[in-house]
Amino acid sequence: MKLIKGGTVIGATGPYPGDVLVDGETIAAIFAPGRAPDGPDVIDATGKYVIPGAIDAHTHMQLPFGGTEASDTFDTGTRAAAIGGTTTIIDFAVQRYGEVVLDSLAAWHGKADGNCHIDYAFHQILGGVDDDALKSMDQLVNHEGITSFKLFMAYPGVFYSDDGQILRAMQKARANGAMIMMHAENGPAIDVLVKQALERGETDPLFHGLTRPQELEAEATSRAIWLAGVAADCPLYIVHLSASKALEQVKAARDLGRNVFAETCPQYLYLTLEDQLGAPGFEGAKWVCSTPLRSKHESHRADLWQGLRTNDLSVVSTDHCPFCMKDQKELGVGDFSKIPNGIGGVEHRVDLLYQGVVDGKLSLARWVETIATTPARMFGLYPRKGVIAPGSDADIVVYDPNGRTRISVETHHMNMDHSAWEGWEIDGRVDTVLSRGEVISANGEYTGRAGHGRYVKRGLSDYLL
Ligand code: DUC
Ligand code: ZN
Ligand code: ZN
Repeated sequence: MKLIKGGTVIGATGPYPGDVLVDGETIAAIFAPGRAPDGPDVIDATGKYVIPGAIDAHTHMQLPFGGTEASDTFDTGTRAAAIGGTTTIIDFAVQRYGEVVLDSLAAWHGKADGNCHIDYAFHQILGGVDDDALKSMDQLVNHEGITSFKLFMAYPGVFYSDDGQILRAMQKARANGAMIMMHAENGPAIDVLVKQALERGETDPLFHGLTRPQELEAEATSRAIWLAGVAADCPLYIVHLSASKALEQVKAARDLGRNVFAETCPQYLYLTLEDQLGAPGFEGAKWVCSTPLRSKHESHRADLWQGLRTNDLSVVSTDHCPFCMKDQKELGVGDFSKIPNGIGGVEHRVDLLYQGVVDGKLSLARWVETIATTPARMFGLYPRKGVIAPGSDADIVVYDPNGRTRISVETHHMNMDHSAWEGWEIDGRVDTVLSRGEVISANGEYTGRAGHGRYVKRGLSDYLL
């Protein structure tokens, strides 16, 4: 048994002093200070926060993309996640057009099983919605613990689904209780803008952002919401929402009581089209991701922080999809459209969002909700994960609010040759991490191992009406 003693537990209603007793893999009890029995090994949390291990509901380990593959394996990526205070990831199994869904899921288990340092679950990407794929949605929900399906309105010829395919998948989800996750950008319109830009000789990374204007994110978000309405209010979760106008669509739907949810990511809360994507030369390639970073001259970042406060944005995930500059991002030298899309950040989400608390943009309770509790509830992991409560898995982070974190390629653990956050110094520091009762990281020393992480079958979302 272990006792995490002297800390401040952060729950859904706010902070309170409590000593957390861990018995084996689960939390046994929470005691008022000084009331716990003597005997267990003590982890001293004096002056620190005790929070549920964070859940990153959007990662892409080893994703084949743009002629290469995301550079973190399930081993390196989940190790980095653990060090950063994330104790569960939900990655995406990928079915491409023409592939059998169950084969693609087996392939993802082949990549992940036995290699993860923390617990993991899957969503399923459907890159080709056909009769077989629709049938397999029931199989995945009922037997494989996969209750959410990502569709793409972008990337024609790669992952793209047309409106008819989207509607059919939504109808199936409405019937079996699954969530539809949407990459909401108008891909065919973006492809026109990309072609025109390249014809004008506009080849730098900045043009990746300029050819994906927020109107095309807002239009796709709105269309997805309308289509979900036609499918009897199928539950819809907009992934990596980046822009004010897209947020307006989500907000309007939620104000009508619709089953519509959205996530954003740290890169959209902090980074910008001008400062990062527009960096000199080819440097901006580090920040090529889709949806793209938005202009600092508009109100996106302030609106997204506000959306997190009002719950129009429910979750912060990373969309962790790392590519090295060398041999990977470099594929797009002279043609931004060939730069593999993605930013790596699975290690830094807990700290970056804690900075929002320090800056007065989020409450402590909302910090924990957006990085742990709501992702657990949204994706059928609650109350096993996402909360400090008796009976829950002892996935726990002791967080030091007086510590400091310096982010750099020199010190990070992700398999990347650069950092999107190079040189950032922020308040707060992950002190100790427990995964199912095992201390896997403490005081900068990592003691976890590949293979400790187990596949978790998920239930339906708590938020469905
Ligand atoms: N966006 C990215 O930036 N990378 C992978 C896929 C996606 O939708
Ligand atoms: Zn996406
Ligand atoms: Zn993604």
